Amino acid sequence: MAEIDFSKYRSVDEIVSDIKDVTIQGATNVAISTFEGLKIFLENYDCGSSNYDEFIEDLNRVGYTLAYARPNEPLAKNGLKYVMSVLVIRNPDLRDVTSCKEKVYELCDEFLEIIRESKEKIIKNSEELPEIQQAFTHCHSSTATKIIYNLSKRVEGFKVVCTETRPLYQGRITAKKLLDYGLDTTLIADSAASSFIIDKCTHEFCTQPIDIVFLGSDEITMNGEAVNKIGSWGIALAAYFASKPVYVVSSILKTEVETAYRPVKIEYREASEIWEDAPEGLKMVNPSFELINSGFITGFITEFGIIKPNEIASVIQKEYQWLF
Ligand code: RUB
Repeated sequence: MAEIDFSKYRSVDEIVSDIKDVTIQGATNVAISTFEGLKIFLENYDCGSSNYDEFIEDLNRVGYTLAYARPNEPLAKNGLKYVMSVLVIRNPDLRDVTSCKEKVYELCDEFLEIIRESKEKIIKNSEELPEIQQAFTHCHSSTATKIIYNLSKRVEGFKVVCTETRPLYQGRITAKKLLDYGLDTTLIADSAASSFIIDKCTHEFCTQPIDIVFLGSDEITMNGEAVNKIGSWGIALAAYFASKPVYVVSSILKTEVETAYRPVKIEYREASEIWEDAPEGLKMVNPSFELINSGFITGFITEFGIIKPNEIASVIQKEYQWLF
């Protein structure tokens, strides 16, 4: 999606509502919106009418409402943890609500900068990849789309295939963005994905095989699995079957550290997204994401370079100790 214009938002509730209905789309944008939302809360907060404990309680409640608006968004949750823990570590004796509010505002901006910098590093680190002629992607990852654009500049005749991504068609955002970048872009139905990846269709329509699959990620597990848009597992399986590389494009800050001791909980969305005026009595189930086996993932393109799934736990423990 295009950069979000936060000046249009007057309240935290408006942002939460846009995160929930996927008007604000993609993990990075959800996290950015969480901290822009917290800034709106702080701007409107009346320091005169509360003490320190009440302020912290209100801040936690609003932060939780934003960061947990969708269940699979650890980048937002981890950022909230950063703001709350760094506030206390840097200002152990601070009790004045006005000063505290200013510090939290600065920390929100600090975490927004961490997100921006890590995305820039991920894009830079993708330059390690070899030259490719045709890429494949699913749904809309702002990071994967930018990487595909950068890689396209290295070769003549570069092509990209992307999926529609039912039921909300986020793949159309990707298709439009890639076209805006001037890329030779082909949109396919989700059900055609594996055929394209194993080259049953590419020879007729694209004249060249798919070399590489890029997937975004909403959540990474401590075991080196990735949670991404429904359909991602089958796409990764097809690539594994055809011995094609699958790269998950993601900040390590999307790791859910709780997955060290509990399974991933997948978001299920309203069935009406599948069929709004479905016949009465029809059962519909609408999982938003799915877990991609670490064995299907060639590597994670991260802010710390391209790393193997089995390196996730050690990298996060080393680089983001404040999460533990
Ligand atoms: C979006 C999605 C994206 C990731 C990564 O799902 O699956 O691949 O969020 O995006 P939804 P980014 O449309 O349901 O939010 O790289 O921009 O963080």
